[in-house]
Amino acid sequence: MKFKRRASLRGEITVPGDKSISHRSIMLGALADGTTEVSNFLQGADCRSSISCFQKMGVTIENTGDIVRIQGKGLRGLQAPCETLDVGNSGTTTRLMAGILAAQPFTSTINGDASIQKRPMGRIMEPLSLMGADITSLNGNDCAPLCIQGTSLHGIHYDSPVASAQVKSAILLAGLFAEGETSVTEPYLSRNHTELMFEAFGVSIRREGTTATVQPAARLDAQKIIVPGDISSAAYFIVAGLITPNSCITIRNVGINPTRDGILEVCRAMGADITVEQTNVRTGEPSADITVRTSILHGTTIEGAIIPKLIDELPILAVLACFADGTTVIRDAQELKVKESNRIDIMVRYLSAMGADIEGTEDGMIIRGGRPLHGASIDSSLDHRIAMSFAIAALNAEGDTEITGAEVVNISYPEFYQDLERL
Ligand code: SPQ
Repeated sequence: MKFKRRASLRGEITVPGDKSISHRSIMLGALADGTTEVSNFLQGADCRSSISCFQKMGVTIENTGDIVRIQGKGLRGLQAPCETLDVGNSGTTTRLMAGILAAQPFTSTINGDASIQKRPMGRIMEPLSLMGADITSLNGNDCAPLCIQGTSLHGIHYDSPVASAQVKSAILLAGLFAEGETSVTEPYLSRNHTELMFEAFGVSIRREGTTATVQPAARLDAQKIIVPGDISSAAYFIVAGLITPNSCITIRNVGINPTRDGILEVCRAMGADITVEQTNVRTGEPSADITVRTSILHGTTIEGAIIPKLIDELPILAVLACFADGTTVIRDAQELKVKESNRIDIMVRYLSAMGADIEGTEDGMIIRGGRPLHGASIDSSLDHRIAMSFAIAALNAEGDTEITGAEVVNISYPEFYQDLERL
């Protein structure tokens, strides 16, 4: 796909539903008693992988495009799948579903694409094994394909070495089926959508600081869920509005859960003209209309407890930093290396190709802003966040930019290019 500089971006958009919340709605809906109805479900490939995995375990899921209806099978009603559960590109499906499968009375195999087969699964295999789970990495490299022999589990307390919602959620989901209480403490609080949705479905969950504790569940009650817009998708338009001249963009109905809203804090610290008007709270998840205008920005340091609150926004924040005066330092973000691509290496490689002054470090990036960008050839590296970040950079670069593998935005935001074009 080819991109050219734009003089201005103006208008209003609504981004698709939150990916993390959409995945969780399928999983809890499948385990609940009754029919769960989900509106504004993200129709991206990752969330459709979650749907098809649970369909393979006997769950009836109707997806009309507007609404997803899940006929829950109850906590003990999943059936043994006849084939491998294909998670596609989705780390969330792999890790969260592994927590559920570990406790089922059957054996299952999870596999996904080339990117999934490189992502670390030891981080869930270890705590789940401490709970009694039997999980084997079939290639012996702690990555998928994973063979999971379901068995009875017992509760543990786990001190997680990483602030990861996927690790936390895998353990908490396994905890629903375990004997005794299960708790997880993380170094910093990661996104808490699982905990909030547990509360909505009637699961007994306690949250104190960075510890979440779940009691084994007797049943989950089906819910009506309205998914807010995904702040990780809104992030591209937030940055586009700030760096493109003569721009003003309003993004309606964006989820602003405090464990996800780090990008707003960073933009404000950099001097952004950004207004956030909260509109409502549903299933414990607040949402807001966000308006951004072209701004004069300065560099900042992004580190510590805020990192999990904006981990998926760091590629587009690296683009933002190229348009800020002074230096932006990103630290404590080594997790970027184990996403759909190594997001430190890829951002450094291609922003350098566009003329940016950027250097990679062990746990982040250093960006000296203010150098004009020029067009370049970019490979999305089959990472949706890379494709969308460079599309925004390209609109603010001199000359043509070509992105190969641009269609990978289907993972989390199928209409991304159409929405961008409308602005
Ligand atoms: O699902 P996947 O592939 O892991 O997706 C990503 C993304 O950029 O969309 C990460 F690559 O988001 C993760 C996020 O980074 C989604 C997620 C969740 O829904 O629980 C949590 C984060 O991952 P982690 O490893 O920090 O828990």
